[in-house]
Amino acid sequence: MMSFLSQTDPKIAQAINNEIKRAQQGVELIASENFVSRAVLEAMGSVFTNKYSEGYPGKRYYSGNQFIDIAEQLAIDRAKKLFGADHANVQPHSGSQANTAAYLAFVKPGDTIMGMNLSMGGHLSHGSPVNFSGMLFNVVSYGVDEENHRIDWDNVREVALKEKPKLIISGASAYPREIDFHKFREIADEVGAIHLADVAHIAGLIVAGLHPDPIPECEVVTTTTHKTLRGPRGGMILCQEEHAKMINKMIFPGIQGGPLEHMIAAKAVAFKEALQPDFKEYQRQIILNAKALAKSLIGEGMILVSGGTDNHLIMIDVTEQGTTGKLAENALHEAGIFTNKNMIPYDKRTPFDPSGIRIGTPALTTRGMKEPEMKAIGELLAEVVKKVESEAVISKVRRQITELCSKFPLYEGLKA
Ligand code: DSN
Repeated sequence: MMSFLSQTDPKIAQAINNEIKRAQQGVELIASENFVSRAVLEAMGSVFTNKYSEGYPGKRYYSGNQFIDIAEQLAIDRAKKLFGADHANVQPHSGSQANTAAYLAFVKPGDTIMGMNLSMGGHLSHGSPVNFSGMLFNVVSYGVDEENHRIDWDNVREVALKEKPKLIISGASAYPREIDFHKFREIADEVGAIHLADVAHIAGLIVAGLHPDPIPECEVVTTTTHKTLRGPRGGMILCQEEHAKMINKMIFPGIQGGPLEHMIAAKAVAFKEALQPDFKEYQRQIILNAKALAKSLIGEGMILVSGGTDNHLIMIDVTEQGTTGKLAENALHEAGIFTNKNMIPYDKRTPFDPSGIRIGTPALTTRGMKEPEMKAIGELLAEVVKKVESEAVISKVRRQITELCSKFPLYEGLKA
């Protein structure tokens, strides 16, 4: 696999091999992660990385882009088809870059924007004070209901009417329930705001028709391409035709220079995969798996934010088990179960050691795991969280996880 790399840089080759082994032998429950196909990996490792291609297909600032243009145009056309969007810009290097350009296309520094509070499930780039979004804009935020942990629509409307934001951001990175984009549209219309949906987490569910569609409800939609969408690490912006020029200008020359064309080619490959009928089945199984995992955890006495899940993601309040998010994440990691600590709504703890952990099923579903495995993993996860200090429990679970993982080979033929 890595004959050149092993010779020229054995330390890096070794680190990559160890990462393959880590991924193969553990249970990847980080909700924002996934495993791309070998075809996507190949496109990412291609000679397209060598080329400068500032501009867009057919209109570049460097010569020699005739083959790059083919790949980028395919990525654009496939993205438009996948989402049913007028326009796609596939150049953002990440979700944050996509959000930066999309915000600046519609609002100016100092303007008021509104997003979901980070501690309630929103994303850093939706207005956190430590992020560019919080530094550049006047941010007002909405949250979820204290009892049922669903978006608090009275709060959304009240804040919007009072603060008159120019831009309302819907979308989240730690919200286990469906998002009603139409309600956001209505509130945006009431106050004359632009509606931007950041669908990074749920993009795959949306294109499979398993989550309400943001495209008809928004001027602009941003996403990453590597979560449920199962493409390479990167971002993308979708918008109505009338905003296409402005969005393109804001990505380049606005906030980026040369696009990463090897990643864009890989996005095109992933979009082709997502256009196949079996991608819908995959997304359906992600949700079935999340529901089965939630059921198993509830059966073990775990407390879930909002009581369950509608999508790929589950938030667990681990304080009920007498532990913390940080301790649970560490103990689970030792046991080969990969999760991330996370704030939960109305958390009394800090982001460095919050009350919750966040888990999700996109990666395990890619490995072929189904409901029976989710039941077993829920039981093992709960066992560790209940006994984070017990090395005996951690070692026992680690052995069971290794055994389970050996039945679901990852990247078959790619030996670590
Ligand atoms: N860091 C990503 C996540 O884990 O949800 C969002 O950018």
